[in-house]
Amino acid sequence: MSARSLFRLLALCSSLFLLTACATTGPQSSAQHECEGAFAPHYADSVFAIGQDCQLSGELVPASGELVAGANTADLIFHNRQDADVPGLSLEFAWAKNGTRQALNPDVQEVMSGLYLIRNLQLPELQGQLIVKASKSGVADTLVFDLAAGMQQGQMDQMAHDHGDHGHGMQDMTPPETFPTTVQSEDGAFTVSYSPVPGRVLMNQIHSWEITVRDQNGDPVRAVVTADGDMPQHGHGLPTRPEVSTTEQTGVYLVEGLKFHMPGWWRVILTIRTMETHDRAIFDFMLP
Ligand SMILES: [Cu+2]
Repeated sequence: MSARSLFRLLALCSSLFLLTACATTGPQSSAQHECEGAFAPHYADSVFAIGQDCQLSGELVPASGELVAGANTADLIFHNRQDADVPGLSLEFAWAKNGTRQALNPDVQEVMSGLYLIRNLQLPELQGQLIVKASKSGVADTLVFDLAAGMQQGQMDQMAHDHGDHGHGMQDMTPPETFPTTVQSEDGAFTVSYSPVPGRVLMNQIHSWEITVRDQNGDPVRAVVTADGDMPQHGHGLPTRPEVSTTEQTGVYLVEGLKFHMPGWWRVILTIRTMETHDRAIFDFMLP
């Protein structure tokens, strides 16, 4: 086991511990307790919650590696007690802290069976709870995600980056020295390349990138890909919501609607999901 996955595991354990600790002191203690052992997280870098009615578990996987105060993009993955995916859910979101509650209206798109892409999830702050009501015919449950536990995990990830990992630290405020157009995904599942359709990355003009995803054997990968991005030193995201579509060629995807509206260090973050795995590829580049 690599140092990084060990740290991730530790981070996961600590967030689970916090979640459990909170659950036993919180109002949902009895329900949480009842089915605690019935569910387990599938993703190492997720914030995990078990529904109050023990029907569903949910995992929140932030696209940028950790939740932030303000707008977030994240995957939300549901499983039922049989550990099956749960497609077709209607989702309602709220943020709560100390008895105050505020409805949230993120964009929700089910991109794979039971995997929902949540965009523009506006968290007022990183304390408190994200409450998700999930329902469809025969299913209704409420999941309470402890955001402080998620934050704790982010700090652990940061620690892993600082001490045990020479990879791409999500919060590093210095740009990398090189800007490759081919990278390994974070967990090493995929080799991912990009090629701007106009021949170079343009400033202030909406344009497209072609993306190629290959597995460790060099074979093209059929996946569901979504794109996000930001300027790490500025703390803001992309001015547009790029869409990713498949092409006639297996393993080749088109990202449309990319726009970079100022010079400096940008990142485009691709989330790549197959039925077997889930990984992220990050392209850094500098606009002069
Ligand atoms: Cu900027």
